[in-house]
Amino acid sequence: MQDVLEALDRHEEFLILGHEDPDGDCLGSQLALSSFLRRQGKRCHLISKGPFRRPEIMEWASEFTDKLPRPDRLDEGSTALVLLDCSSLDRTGLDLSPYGSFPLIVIDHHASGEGGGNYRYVDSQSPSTTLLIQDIIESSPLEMSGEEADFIFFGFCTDTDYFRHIELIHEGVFLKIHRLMKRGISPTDFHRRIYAGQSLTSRKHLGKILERTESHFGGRLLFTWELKEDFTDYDETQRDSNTLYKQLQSVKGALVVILAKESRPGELSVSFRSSCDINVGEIARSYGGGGHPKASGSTFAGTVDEFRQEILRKFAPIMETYQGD
Ligand SMILES: [Mn+2]
Repeated sequence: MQDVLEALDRHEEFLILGHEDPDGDCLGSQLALSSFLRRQGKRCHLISKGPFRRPEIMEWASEFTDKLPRPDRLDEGSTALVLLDCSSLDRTGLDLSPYGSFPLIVIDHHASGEGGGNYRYVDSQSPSTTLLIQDIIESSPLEMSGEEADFIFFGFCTDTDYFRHIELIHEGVFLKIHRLMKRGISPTDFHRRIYAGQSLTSRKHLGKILERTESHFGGRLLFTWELKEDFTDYDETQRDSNTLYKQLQSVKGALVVILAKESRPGELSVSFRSSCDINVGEIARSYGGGGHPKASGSTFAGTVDEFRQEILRKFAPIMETYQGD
């Protein structure tokens, strides 16, 4: 971390970048770091390609731009690029080739093989990138501001789904949260801020999709779907699939949850969730998609009935031989 601190210290102007389709951890890191640097009189450009489609981050969209400052207007000796919550400039979705002569600082918690950057603070054991920003701020004599604590905690909540995904490898995490609480953050208020504010229509929509869920292989596979016509009186951008998966994955005996959404007539966007060691990343890849062993997605050309037939055929041998509980 020391060389990152020195690089931040040495430069006066920063392009603060994150991945496209940003989440709370990405934006929280960008906002916390730029606040900390600006308090030292440094200049920061908050840059994001967007889209800002997650409801909990929309309030910050106006702080960001996808217009890059002209490279010839930037001073070569005192300007640096900072890339947060990813390790490769491709992930920004922006053309940064004209900025190749500026040093690149990478701060990230992903364990991918990408190793870009002149200065790196990458720790795959941190539950969020914002907690790495916390390390940076805490190693400075400048006290963390309440607003920075807020952004840091927000990113942590996003990436751990509010404390749900914390393991022993995330050592010291509760001490860090304790220090954020001393800066004024309230986990109770945050919970309300993140999870309240849903429309009644969105809850009714969830009810409808839950209602039609089918149980297959003795309840080990749950399957449901959303059609275009489900969105006539409900705005598609307000979908809350996370809550849907959470509800279905909490069903006793359910190992795999599958959601098919009609993206246009004759084409489905399908998502797989696994609560066991059945690798749904591989399943999605067999349809040309991708993802993680426990969460993945793909597209499928066909109707819901065709897709149902297809996945039941695909999962039959897997479910027959699966030995777990
Ligand atoms: Mn993250």
